[in-house]
Amino acid sequence: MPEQGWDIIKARYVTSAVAPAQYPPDGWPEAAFIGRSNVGKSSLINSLCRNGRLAKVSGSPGKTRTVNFFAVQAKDTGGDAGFKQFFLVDLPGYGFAKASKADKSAWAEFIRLYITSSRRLKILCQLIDIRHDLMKNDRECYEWLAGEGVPVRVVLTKADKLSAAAAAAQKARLCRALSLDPAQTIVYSAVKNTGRAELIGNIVRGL
Ligand SMILES: Nc1nc2c(ncn2[C@@H]2O[C@H](COP(=O)(O)OP(=O)(O)OP(=O)(O)O)[C@@H](O)[C@H]2O)c(=O)[nH]1
Ligand SMILES: [Mg+2]
Repeated sequence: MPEQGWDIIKARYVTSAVAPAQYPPDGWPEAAFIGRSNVGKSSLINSLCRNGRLAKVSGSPGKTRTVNFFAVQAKDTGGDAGFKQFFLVDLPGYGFAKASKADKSAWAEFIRLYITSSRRLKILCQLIDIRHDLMKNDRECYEWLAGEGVPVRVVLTKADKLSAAAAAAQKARLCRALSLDPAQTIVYSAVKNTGRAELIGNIVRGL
């Protein structure tokens, strides 16, 4: 547990939605996670919440098919800012190799509907696998999200699969490819919880 700063102290699954009418009615702000299928969105939510069974994780891509809402409570462990209540939102992944063209455009519509109809969406975290160079659909997704008017934070996942030197080199390459500020880009490992305190702080400050 970080000695100072925000920590997530409670988390629970609330609901899965396929249409805006099913989004939860509570007026809490939302942080959503988007990225290629299998990049580690659900694992990252579990890591943030320190609960390996909260969001369903799978070795085969295309696991998450609905917009899933998790209600969390964060506590300011060092200061006196108290508590914050918000939703973490797990989205289906893109770039699922076996998906048909029709499925891919249905996915884009589904996500667009969430992004445009959720008035409480405060921060979008786009996850990119740190092991690979930037893929075309990651770039398209980033450019699309950046134009939607919601702040986008890029999170590089699966850092435990590279040495520290290789991870630093890949971070520099990916930041260059997207013209990102490395200081604003978080390196994460859901296995080791690397980047956890930094990302929680970023999310809470963005709410
Ligand atoms: N080594 C390592 N494996 C990870 C990490 N994050 C996720 N994984 C693994 O990657 C696979 C996919 O993880 P998920 O969290 O289900 O990925 P997702 O992005 O939610 O996938 P979809 O729901 O299909 O879009 C699983 O086998 C995870 O165990 C990580 O930080 N390190
Ligand atoms: Mg998932």
